[in-house]
Amino acid sequence: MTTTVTAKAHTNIALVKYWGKKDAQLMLPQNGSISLTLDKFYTQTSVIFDNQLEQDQITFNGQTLTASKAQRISRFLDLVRQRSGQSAAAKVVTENHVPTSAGLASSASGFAALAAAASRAADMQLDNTALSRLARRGSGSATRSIFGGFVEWHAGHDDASSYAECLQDPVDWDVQMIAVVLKKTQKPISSTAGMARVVATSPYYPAWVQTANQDLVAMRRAIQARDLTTLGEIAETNAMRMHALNLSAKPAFNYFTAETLTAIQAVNDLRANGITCYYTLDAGPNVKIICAGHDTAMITRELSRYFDSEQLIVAKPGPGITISEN
Ligand code: 2P0
Repeated sequence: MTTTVTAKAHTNIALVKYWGKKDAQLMLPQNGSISLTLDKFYTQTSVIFDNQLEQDQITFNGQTLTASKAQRISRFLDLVRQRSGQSAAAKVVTENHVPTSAGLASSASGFAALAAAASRAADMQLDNTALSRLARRGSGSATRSIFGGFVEWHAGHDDASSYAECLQDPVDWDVQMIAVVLKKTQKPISSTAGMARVVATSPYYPAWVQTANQDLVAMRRAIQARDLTTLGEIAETNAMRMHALNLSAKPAFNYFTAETLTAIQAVNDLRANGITCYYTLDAGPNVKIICAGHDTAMITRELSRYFDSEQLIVAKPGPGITISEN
C-alpha cells in the first residue's frame, strides 16, 4: 500500500469539561462533555504505511519526537494495525498550526488528525462516528475534534457507546473566543495524571459528576437557544469547578499563574461594566474568553492594558475533519 493520506483537524475548547476517566484503557470518561471547535488552531498529519520501514518514523514540526511522545503515537498506530490487518510500519509527518507556540492543547487536534489519516492510509473506511471512537483511544479530547462547531462527547459505557456528535455546525450566530496566551511554565502535572489523581483523591468528585451532568443539559439548551449569557455562565462555573477538583486533590495542584488571575480579573471587570464575556481554563495557565464577535475588538483593547497584542488571539468556530489522499 503506497497511498499517503493527509488529514486536518482543528482543536476544540470544552465548555463542559472532561476531567476524569472511568476506564483508562478504553478511554471512557466519567461524564460527557461539550466543546466548541476553533478555526485558528489545527494539526495537519500525513501517514503512509511502508513495508520498507523497520519502525514507525514520526516527525513533528520538522523535528523527531521524544521517545515517550513517539511511543504514545506508535501505540495508537498499533491499534490501527490490529484493526485493519495492515502490518507495515508508518511514516507520520505532523505539522501543528498554533500561532507563536501558544501552548494550547494539541493532543485534541493531533490525535483526531492521526486517527483520520492513519485509518484511511490503512484502508479502513470509517464514518465520523467510528473515527471519533478511534480518536478517543489516542486522547479523550480528540474524540470531539472530528466535528466542527459545537460538539458533544457522549460518555457512554463501552467502546461502542462513547463517541462525539455534532450539536451545531455551522454556528449561525455570533459567538467567538479570545485565547489569552500566557507565559509557558513547567506544567505541574499532565492532564492524564491530574485527572487520575482527582478521581482517586478528591472528596468532591461525586459532586462534580452530578453537576457536570446537569451542565450538559443546560448547555445543550443554551446552544440551541443561541443564548451567549447562559452559555458563558455555565462554561465559567463548570471550568472553576473542574479547577476546584484540582485544589481538593491529595496532593493538591493547580494550573494557574499570576497572569491567569490577572486575565480572570480583567474579564470580571469587563462584565461588571456590562460586557457579555466569560472565561474558561484548561490544563494550563491560558485563559479563553467566550464573547460575541462584535465585542472582540473592544475586549482585546481592554486586555492590552495587561498583555501584548500577540498574546491575544481571536478565534471563530471552526470546521470538522478533512481528509485527502495523494
Ligand atoms: C477537556 N481537558 O474537556 C479537558 C478540560 C483539559 C481540561 O481533555 O488523558 O489531553 O489524553 O484523555 O484529552 C485534556 O486532556 O487527556 C482535556 P487524555 P486530554 O478538554
